[in-house]
Amino acid sequence: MRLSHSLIPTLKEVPAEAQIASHRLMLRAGLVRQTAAGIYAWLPAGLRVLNNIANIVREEQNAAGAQEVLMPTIQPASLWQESGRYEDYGKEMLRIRDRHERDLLYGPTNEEMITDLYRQSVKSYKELPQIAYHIQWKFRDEVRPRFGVMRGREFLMKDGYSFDIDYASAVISYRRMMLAYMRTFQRLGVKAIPMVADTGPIGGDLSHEFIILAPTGESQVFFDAAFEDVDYSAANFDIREPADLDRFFGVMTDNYAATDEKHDLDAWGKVAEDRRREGRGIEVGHIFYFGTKYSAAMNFAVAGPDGQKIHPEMGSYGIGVSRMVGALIEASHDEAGIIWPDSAAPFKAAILNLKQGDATTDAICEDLYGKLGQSALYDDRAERAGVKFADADLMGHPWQIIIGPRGAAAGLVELKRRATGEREELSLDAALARIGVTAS
Ligand code: 5CA
Repeated sequence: MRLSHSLIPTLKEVPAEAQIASHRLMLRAGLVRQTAAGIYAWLPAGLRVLNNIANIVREEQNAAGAQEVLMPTIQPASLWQESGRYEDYGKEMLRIRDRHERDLLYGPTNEEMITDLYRQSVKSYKELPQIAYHIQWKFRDEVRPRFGVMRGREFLMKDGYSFDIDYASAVISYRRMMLAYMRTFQRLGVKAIPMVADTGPIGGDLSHEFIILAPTGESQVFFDAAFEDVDYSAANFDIREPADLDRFFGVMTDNYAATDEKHDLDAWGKVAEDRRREGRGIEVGHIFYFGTKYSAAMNFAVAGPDGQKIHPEMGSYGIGVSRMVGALIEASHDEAGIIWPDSAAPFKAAILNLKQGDATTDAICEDLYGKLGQSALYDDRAERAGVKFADADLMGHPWQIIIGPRGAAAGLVELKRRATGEREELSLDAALARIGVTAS
């Protein structure tokens, strides 16, 4: 993308309405713009990040055996009347009436709709277990939308739903999703701790929130410092193997970790005093097991081995995809701006032409841009070098390739790694090789 002709409106000033770093930086780096309270337009760089996160989520869901579907944002009220949640959900639900006076709503979550889809088609225990998920916009009319995309009214969620024939099998699905989540967060370069959590309007009695520690987080959390050293990834758990999932779940839940609604003073008292950690965290994911709550209420039953009717045991599994953009920035930024993990960055590298219009620098930059293609942002604006440096740091590209007239004459470019600030001068091909592009 050429910065001179792109909708990436960076700001020098700090927007007054933004209270936390990620919100300020998302506005300043031109990732999003607010269009109404808690509702955002995703501009090209922001959308790339959102898509990168969604793709990692998708790959790990698929690897766990979940199947992707896409349910609509608008749902009929009748489904929610069946489960009894139409009244319960209250003012958070955006209710809509169409021209035929039919009641609709903008979905805040999809338990009812997925139960209905399974009810229509799945008739035998032999077809279970199954997990289906989608990545779709949700609307919740939050009383206090704040912190930008962290607590929006419209937000992108990955929500998945499992159907099992009995409790033992449902627990395996739950643990499988927990492992898929830990792998997802690890690929995004953040440490998330699963914590025992409240189930709220989703219901059920087994639930974990995935928390990224950050002073600006909205959740108060308590955990055993042993979590800081837990490395589950070394163990190479096979996500298909129930025995592996059992061991993994043990590693994840042996140490105390709970959000304030579920904080248990007795259990906390048993954690060695020097290991007690208390702080704030951002909830980036939440998983629930709620048994037959929806399958029973909505009369979804399959035929069991002896022909008996069985209401499938269900769980639901959410990741805040758009919230994750803010969470990644909270976890990784400095005075100058965002520091993207390579896996989520909108562009792998920025090409900074320090003397736009100079035949030599222009030629090198065009050559580089041709080789890097869509993975690069070419800063071809007629701006001062200082402006280009500041914007590149602000936008947080993992690499900056800096082309100035002096180096260019000698066939050299400067390569800067955003995370460490390290710079080195090297040939064009060496620079490309360093950032993982083989020169043609
Ligand atoms: N049906 C279940 C799981 S699929 C569910 O809706 N769970 S949830 O309410 O906990 O939401 C899942 C995730 O969505 C949360 O962990 C959070 O990361 C994200 N989320 C929830 N509300 C908002 C919001 N207002 N703005 C941004 N992200 C949100």
